[in-house]
Amino acid sequence: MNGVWQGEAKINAEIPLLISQRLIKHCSVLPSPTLTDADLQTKDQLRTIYRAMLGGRLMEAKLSSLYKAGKIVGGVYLGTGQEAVSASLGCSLTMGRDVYSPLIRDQAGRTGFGEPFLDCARTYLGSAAGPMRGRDGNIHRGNPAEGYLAMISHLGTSVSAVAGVLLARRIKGELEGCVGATCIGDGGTSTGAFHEGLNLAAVEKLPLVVIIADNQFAYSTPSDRQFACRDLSARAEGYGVKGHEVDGTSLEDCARVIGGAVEAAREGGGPQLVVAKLLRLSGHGEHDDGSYVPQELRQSLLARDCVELGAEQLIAAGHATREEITQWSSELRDAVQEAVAIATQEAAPDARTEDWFALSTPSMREGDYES
Ligand SMILES: Cc1ncc(C[n+]2csc(CCOP(=O)(O)OP(=O)(O)O)c2C)c(N)n1
Ligand SMILES: [Mg+2]
Repeated sequence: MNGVWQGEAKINAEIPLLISQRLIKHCSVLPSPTLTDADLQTKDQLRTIYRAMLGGRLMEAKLSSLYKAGKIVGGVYLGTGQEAVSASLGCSLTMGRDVYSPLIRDQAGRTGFGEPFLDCARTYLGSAAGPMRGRDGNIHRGNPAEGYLAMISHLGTSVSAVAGVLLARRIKGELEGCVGATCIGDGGTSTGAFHEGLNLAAVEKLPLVVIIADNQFAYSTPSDRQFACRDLSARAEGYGVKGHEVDGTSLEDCARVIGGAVEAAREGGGPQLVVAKLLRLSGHGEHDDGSYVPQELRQSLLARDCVELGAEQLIAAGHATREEITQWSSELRDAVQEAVAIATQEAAPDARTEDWFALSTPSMREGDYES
């Protein structure tokens, strides 16, 4: 764990460079292509995560073009560059057993968690057949009965919401073997809800995993205007939880560190805070060109594309061939196209006949609590 950063603002300007130097050391060694038995499980896991990353990237590319064609109601926020982090978390969780609350840049995590592309396409295109019946913002989709929480826009509240679900399960005697997880941005960590949720989880020793995708910006606010400690992982100590740091551009590292944090929480290790370092490779949303991101940051190791790097890692380790990756890409692209083609044909909800009661009542809510 790092200590508290005591430097001045001018020193904070060096942070991206320091991070880059750490990442060079971190990422230059690829694993040996000779597989042992233990490596086979890793191989499977990395292939699964990579396919979720690719699926998320391709789905989002389609959403971006639909947005530019004026076909989407509302904004589109991409997770470009964050797929290794997101998919490593989604693939470590099991729908129906665990609790997952994804955020705006978590399409890859949703795919890894098992959300069909069709649910995604239907929500973005406002189809009444979608999981939110075409009534809600495109990222506010989920199925709480399966532990899949619909995103809450108020940053930080997902930490409290997941902690609350875990606490409720404990009270009902249903927590055994479960993990609850969410992802948040660097900016979101400045909210009261983040603090309250993590503190409660720490005191209650809940199996909560919080991933901070430190992508260097909150809208256009750089990290050194967001927090004054050297690294957000230093905060774990203050909360009394286990802290981890990971190179968010590396599939191998994310799979190991994020997968390890989920297992540690599942095995009774209490809350885990993982800080992933990366750069947002898109604008805040598709309406933003991100022109405020300095050139040196765009050229740093933080800006490596995790999907490209992940392919290199899989190939170098002998876990996949270039041909297989091309094949996955083509299959996933077809699956995205098919989902969008179906959703495009479907009608929006009819305001005259729609039941406007909140969707968070009986059919959608977590568990089957009697009020
Ligand atoms: C409590 C709260 N304050 C402000 C906002 C408006 N807002 C939406 S996204 C965003 C920036 C978030 O930055 P960060 O947490 O770093 O996530 P990133 O967009 O970089 O993934 C802000 C300020 C909000 N949704 N919730
Ligand atoms: Mg951010």
